[in-house]
Amino acid sequence: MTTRKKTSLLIDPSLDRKLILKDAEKELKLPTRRLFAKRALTLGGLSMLTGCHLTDEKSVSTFLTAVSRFNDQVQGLLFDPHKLAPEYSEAMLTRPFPFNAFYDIDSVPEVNGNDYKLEISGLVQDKHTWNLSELYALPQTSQITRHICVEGWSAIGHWGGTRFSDFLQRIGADTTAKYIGFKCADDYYESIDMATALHPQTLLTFTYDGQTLPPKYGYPMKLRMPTKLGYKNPKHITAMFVTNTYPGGDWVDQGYNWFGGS
Ligand SMILES: Nc1nc2c(c(=O)[nH]1)N[C@H]1C(S)=C(S)[C@@H](COP(=O)(O)O)O[C@H]1N2
Ligand SMILES: [Mo]
Repeated sequence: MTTRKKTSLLIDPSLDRKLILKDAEKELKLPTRRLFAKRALTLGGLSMLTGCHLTDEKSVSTFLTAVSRFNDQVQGLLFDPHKLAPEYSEAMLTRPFPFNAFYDIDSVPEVNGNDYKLEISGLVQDKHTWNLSELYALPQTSQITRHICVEGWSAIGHWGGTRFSDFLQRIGADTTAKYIGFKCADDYYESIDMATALHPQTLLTFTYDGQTLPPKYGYPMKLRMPTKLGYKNPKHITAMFVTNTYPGGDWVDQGYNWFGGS
């Protein structure tokens, strides 16, 4: 009689399960409070989903990549374009709001607002380059939302700017395209899915706490998405393009999960 192989048999007992799970969690970039993570983040469950045999370092890494891809798809499906992220009161603002980038605070790029240009390319009708006064003249709104960084901190901040969906409409973007890619003054790059780009809380922001966005928080412009993890929110944006070709992102290309939902 043949018996069904148990999931646990796929895993080499010499590998430290706790460590692999910790890695998987890092790879997934999901705060553990997430329902999906709570339900699915067991090693047996994950290896069953990916069909990977965890016998050495290489297979563990293949496994983690597969989990991340799977997770992108699931997050994309779970993403509800109408569900709003929580908003908070002014009294709940985190002061001081943390700075974070792939460099120290003394290396923050110095963008000169006078000759700043936002370049637009790809699947859009109006490819004219925007200067700051044109951007500041767009209809403005604001939000107090929580920014969640995968490094393990979160903070409530107050951003002001224009709805990204309105901006996309204004430039005649093809909103049936899959992605929007961003390039930044510090060479950071990111890309997001169209559903998130059109989400009502996705803002192209120019202010922080009622003041012009300071250099450390992304002067002159940061894309703010409370439905995404911190690293998906590009600061110092200098160019954007609408595309159907997957553009990747700074952290994603180093193994972080692309969807990056919060
Ligand atoms: N251009 C650029 N954007 C970026 C980053 C960066 O290094 N460069 N870091 C990301 C990460 S990981 C985080 S947590 C937030 C930090 O934003 P803050 O400095 O306003 O807190 O910016 C994101 N956007
Ligand atoms: Mo982050």
